Amino acid sequence: MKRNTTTRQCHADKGFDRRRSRQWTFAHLVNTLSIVVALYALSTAAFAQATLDIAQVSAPAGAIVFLPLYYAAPDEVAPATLVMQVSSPALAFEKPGALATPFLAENGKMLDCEPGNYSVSLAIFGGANPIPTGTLCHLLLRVSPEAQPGNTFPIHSEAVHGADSAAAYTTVQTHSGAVLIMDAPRKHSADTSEDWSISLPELIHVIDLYKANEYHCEDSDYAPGVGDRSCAPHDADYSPQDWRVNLSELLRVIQMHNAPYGVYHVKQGSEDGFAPGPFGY
Ligand SMILES: [Ca+2]
Repeated sequence: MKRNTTTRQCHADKGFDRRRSRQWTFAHLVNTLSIVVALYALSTAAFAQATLDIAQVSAPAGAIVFLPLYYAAPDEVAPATLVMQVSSPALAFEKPGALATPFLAENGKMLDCEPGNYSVSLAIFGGANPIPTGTLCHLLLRVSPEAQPGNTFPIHSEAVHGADSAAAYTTVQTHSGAVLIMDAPRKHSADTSEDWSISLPELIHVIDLYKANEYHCEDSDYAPGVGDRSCAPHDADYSPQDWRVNLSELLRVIQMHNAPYGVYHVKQGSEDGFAPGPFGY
């Protein structure tokens, strides 16, 4: 009897210990899971923060540069409005300072900018919807003609403020961009004033070459009609290169004259080595 009681007690004690052990294991598991969840929340919060990136573009001295401003929306507390100042200590902003992408308008947002000499204030706003991930605008800057190849001019975004649809403050991480000055590439033969822009008089000169059906070298430039072919052919004469400017070749020069912001740039691999628009376009 006594032995049985002892055995029962012993069994009862063992059961109590097992329950305590199970309770302890369960509590331990809950604690561990809480820590894992908290760490995961912290890590996702760090990865999901809104970010603003300014691109890096290579351009020569004297060129106009088009610099994309890319935004990545966070998963939570996404800003509906962004206000920022972008500054460049060595590069002047061209008016209007920045241009909205079609993507921004498609998503119901607007851009307002106030350019200063070496900075531009930007506001992206409109509606309560979060600002979507994508290229919001392009900054428009002019590189000084005195810039030297190898120079790097940084562009910083400062004082970035975001507000969600309830006007609650949201933080935005920013990454600076830069313009890297490249060796001066050869400009288009039509651009006789060498300012990365094909003006109307420069275009009319190419139209004269087209109308004459043939052209030749003359005084380090080109003239309509038959003559000397000892110089390098005109850049407009590329498809085929035959000392004639045909209609499609003329249309290419007209395209660069009508280009966005009235400028062109060099582009390796393009049909004629050039392309309409600013560097970075
Ligand atoms: Ca030709």
